[in-house]
Amino acid sequence: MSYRKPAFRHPGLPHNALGYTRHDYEGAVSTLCAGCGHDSISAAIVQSCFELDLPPHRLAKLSGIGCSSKTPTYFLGNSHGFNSVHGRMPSVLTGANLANRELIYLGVSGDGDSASIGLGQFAHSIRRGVNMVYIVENNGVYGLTKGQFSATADAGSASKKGTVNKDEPIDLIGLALQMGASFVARGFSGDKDQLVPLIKAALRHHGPAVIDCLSPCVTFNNHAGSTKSFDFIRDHNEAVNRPDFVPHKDEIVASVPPGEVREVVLHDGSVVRLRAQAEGYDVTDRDAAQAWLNQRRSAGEIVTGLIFADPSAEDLHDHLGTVPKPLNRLTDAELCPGSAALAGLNAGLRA
Ligand SMILES: Cc1ncc(C[n+]2csc(CCOP(=O)(O)OP(=O)(O)O)c2C)c(N)n1
Ligand code: SF4
Ligand SMILES: [Mg+2]
Repeated sequence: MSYRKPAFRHPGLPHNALGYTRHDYEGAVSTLCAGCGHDSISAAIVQSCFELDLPPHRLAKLSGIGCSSKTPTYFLGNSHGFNSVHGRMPSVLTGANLANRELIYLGVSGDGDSASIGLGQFAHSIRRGVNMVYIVENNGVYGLTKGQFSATADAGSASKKGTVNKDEPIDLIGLALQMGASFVARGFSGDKDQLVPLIKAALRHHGPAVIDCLSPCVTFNNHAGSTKSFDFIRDHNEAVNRPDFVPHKDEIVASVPPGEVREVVLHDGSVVRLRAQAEGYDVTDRDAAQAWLNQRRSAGEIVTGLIFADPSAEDLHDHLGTVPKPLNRLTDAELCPGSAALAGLNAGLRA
């Protein structure tokens, strides 16, 4: 069951360039536990899409199963949506994207959905280069089924009842880097100032953009002994940079002393300005990013921020050479170009 918000809104609410208010990017009232990190991520998605002036009908949100995967009901109520099967969001998103590349695809998943049952789907959608924003709302547990350890739970961390996890965690950021993701970031639901620019940049990125967003489960994994609690993440958060997103249409006005800010120009001309926190960190060096993650993890830190970006990356459509038009708009003549075209194709295969 979902609850609708009252339609009345204060007439003085700010409007974006499309004439929409933030309300036009919201969804139904959340039924998650009060204080759940996932609700903060939903709010960050709403803010990002509102500020980017995205037409809601141009967005498609897809998810699997879990508290995290329920959240698309609570944002972008005027967008396309598909709540798929546990761990299968990436293949449904891939199919939708291949059929219609004109939409902006936003995949929302959980650590159970992506690192356990859906690990293969997570990996393959990235290595194929699907143009999408893939947000994992990572709380280290299966929240929806009452708090079992997930595959991202750290070895040595304890459950609410005191059981200690002995298994090694899967680092989704490390895996995304290895699989070739062209935009890789880690955010924290408790740091909206960092998260919103990351989501905006990911929405403007061309290629697979993965955001591993730490998102504490206040009901089952927010106690002492957990490494995914609000307190633990705040104490161990090591931001590699502080991102600031400047859309293509906006003139860059602020002048920043050289050396303090690194600029990454995205495919569409938008700019991500990174206020470096870690000296000498190169956000465009995949191997260095991986080495940095390993090094900081050994030091007990959780690296957040924009970890890697390749603004010139290609996507699945570029690899396959597909037609730009959505498949349902292809005409009969385009679908059946005639026997001469078929003969040419066959001749090419014989050569
Ligand atoms: C095929 C299948 N197996 C198991 C389940 C039970 N199940 C539902 S949600 C879930 C895990 C959700 O964890 P996560 O993706 O981390 O989401 P969270 O609730 O923590 O946000 C499981 C195992 C299911 N729905 N379908
Ligand atoms: S059980 Fe945990 S993840 Fe699920 S809604 Fe409650 S706090 Fe959020
Ligand atoms: Mg989870």
